[in-house]
Amino acid sequence: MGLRRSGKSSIQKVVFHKMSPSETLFLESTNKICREDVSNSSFVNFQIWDFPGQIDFFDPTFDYEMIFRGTGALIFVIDSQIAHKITSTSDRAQDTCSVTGSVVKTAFSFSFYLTSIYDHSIFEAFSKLVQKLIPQLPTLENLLNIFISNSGIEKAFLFDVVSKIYIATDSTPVDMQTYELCCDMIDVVIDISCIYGLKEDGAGAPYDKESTAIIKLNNTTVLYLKEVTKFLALVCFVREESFERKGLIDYNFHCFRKAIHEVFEVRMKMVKSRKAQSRLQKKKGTTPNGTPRMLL
Ligand SMILES: Nc1nc2c(ncn2[C@@H]2O[C@H](COP(=O)(O)OP(=O)(O)OP(=O)(O)O)[C@@H](O)[C@H]2O)c(=O)[nH]1
Ligand SMILES: [Mg+2]
Repeated sequence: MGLRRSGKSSIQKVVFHKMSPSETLFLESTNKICREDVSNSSFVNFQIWDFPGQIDFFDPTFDYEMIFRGTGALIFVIDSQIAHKITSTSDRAQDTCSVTGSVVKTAFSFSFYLTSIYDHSIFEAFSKLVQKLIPQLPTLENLLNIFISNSGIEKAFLFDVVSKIYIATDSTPVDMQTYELCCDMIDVVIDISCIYGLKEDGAGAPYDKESTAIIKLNNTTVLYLKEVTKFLALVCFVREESFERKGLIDYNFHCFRKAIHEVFEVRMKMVKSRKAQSRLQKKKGTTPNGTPRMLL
């Protein structure tokens, strides 16, 4: 959500459709709520609703109960040119938002990110946002911590390949340069596979079980990418001397990958059993809280 021309659709296109930032200059203004399901191509299993800027929330026909029911996160986009007119520095903008958050006394968490579609800051912000919506985050972080400490790895990210959002990382601090290098590595792998890896009729997948890449940097560090699931990749930073024990890293990766699959199998089972339960309740004519459903 946000005012007209604040950059809502541009963010969606750049993050989830690989649109280049300069192409967003030609985007037309959104005139109705656009819903998009990103779960087919990405680990990120939700719908994104892009609102038109001129929407009137106080219009009696605006069905906010229907619209906001089941919302995981609300992203409010503010054009920094407007924000700069109000506050001269990003710190003060942050203060303003924190104060607003405490005045509103919301029951949900409130975060502020200074982003641009012209660099990786928008992907970083989305990574942090998506992480808040993943219930398995502590487990994933734990697994990454165990994996890196037993393999002599400096830093590891678990990436959603399509959007380049990192859904988890180990507990060492993230620096922007490291994150940008990982994003570039994913781009290299996917772009080369798309151009030279697919068959002439377009058959095949640019990313599959065989996907892996090693890039040696000139600062005695190695970048190592491996497929984890259909949508996820592990990208790590390893010192050259630690990479000599690649056999150990690969064995630990094998255990890590297995654990990740188990974590998500549990989730799939839970989703399936919830669906079966709600089908049963519908059949019985009761709502989930036990109240009989109104027969129309
Ligand atoms: N410099 C800069 N320009 C941006 C950024 N994000 C979006 N823009 C530009 O802002 C303009 C408006 O972008 P839109 O994404 O169409 O804005 P919107 O919020 O969807 O607008 P409505 O659909 O009318 O509500 C475009 O020309 C984008 O190129 C950014 O991070 N930096
Ligand atoms: Mg728009």
